Amino acid sequence: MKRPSYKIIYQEKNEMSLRYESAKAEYAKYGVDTDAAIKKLKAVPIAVHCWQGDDVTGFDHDGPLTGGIQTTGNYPGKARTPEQLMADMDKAMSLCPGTKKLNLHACYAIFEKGEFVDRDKIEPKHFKKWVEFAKERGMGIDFNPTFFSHPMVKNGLTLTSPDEEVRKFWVNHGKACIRISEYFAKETGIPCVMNIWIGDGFKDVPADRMGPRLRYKKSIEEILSEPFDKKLVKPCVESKVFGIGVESYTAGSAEFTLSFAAMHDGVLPLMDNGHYHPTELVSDKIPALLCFYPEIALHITRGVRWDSDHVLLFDDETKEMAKEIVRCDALDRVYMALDYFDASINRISAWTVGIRSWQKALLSALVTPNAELKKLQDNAEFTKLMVMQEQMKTLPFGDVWAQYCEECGVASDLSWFDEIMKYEKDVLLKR
Ligand code: RNT
Ligand code: ZN
Repeated sequence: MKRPSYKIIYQEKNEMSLRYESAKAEYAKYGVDTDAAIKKLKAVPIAVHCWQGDDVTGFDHDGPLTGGIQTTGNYPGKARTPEQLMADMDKAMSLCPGTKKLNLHACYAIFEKGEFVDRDKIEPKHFKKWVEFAKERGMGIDFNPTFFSHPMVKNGLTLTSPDEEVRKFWVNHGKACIRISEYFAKETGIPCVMNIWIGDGFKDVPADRMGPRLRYKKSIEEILSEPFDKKLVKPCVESKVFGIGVESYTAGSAEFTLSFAAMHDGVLPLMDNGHYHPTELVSDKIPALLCFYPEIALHITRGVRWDSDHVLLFDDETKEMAKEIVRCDALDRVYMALDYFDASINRISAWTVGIRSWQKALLSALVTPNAELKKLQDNAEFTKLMVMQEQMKTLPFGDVWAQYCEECGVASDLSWFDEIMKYEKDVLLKR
């Protein structure tokens, strides 16, 4: 491809800033300050999940993915080593605007050649390379104990197991993860959100629904008895409605995790928007929880017909969730993490589309005249409220997004995708 001349680049830049100036004026008519919105968004951290890059495999086992979650597809170029995964993540993150945080799972421990340490005994040193990676890029790290894809998952159970040996093994894993989370926070200077999610449940009608939940409660309490600084480690519990193979009963249901978090100081509820019945909306649950919890956490995903973890798009519910966070003025009370995995398309593109989509959703929420709209609601001016909300949809948001991308030093046009295609040809297809 011929390089465009500097004159053309200059003209394009000029045209872009003219477009932004005109968009800015348009938004100003509704009392929205787009410059302020852009400035605010730049500092909001979004946790980027390492597991999109290798289909939730990790480096500590070569067995199948279990726990009732599934990746589908066999697109070439999957990352198989820590170096590859880091390089791929780097590529994706370099194409996305905004502040990022690294989100790791315990199964991504990095061992010396020939070394193997089981999950109940992993140590901070097994994550030293990740810490270096994060620190070099000025990122914090979030963490997840991995209660799946392991031979100690017995009859589909971990922390709820009636077998004390199994339960203890996983409690010890959780405790090890608390120590590692605190290490991340101390090293990076940024608190670490540690999310507990288990897939424990039953395929068919159980005979005892309370027993596993009482054991789950006891197990999380035991994990949290590991001493840690609450300012540095933010433990969360993630609920779920069902998983593949555990359709009839899931121990960590919404009521269980919400109640656990409510009754344990410093524990946050984590809502994954793929983990509810199809007509339930996490956008509506966010403000409900914010009435009670000082801080909450989210896994942001896109479920198609079920908790399919499709790549996040800039769609209506995604926008609605972002709007709730912004209009509750809770950008600093909600820990936002992406959680999707698609193995059927270029994985770097999957990452990039999802990260950019959430950034778009937040920016679009920030350029919404929220105070004005709220006033209409409070004055029962519902006709105008509908009209205004519809009007907002066709304002020149694309030009504000382009400006944000440019200011963050990333492409606003599709040249980011050209870069991924080049990376696919030069790197991924050679693996
Ligand atoms: C599974 C949960 C969980 C996982 C990750 C890999 O349904 O959403 O958060 O996706 O921990
Ligand atoms: Zn999740």
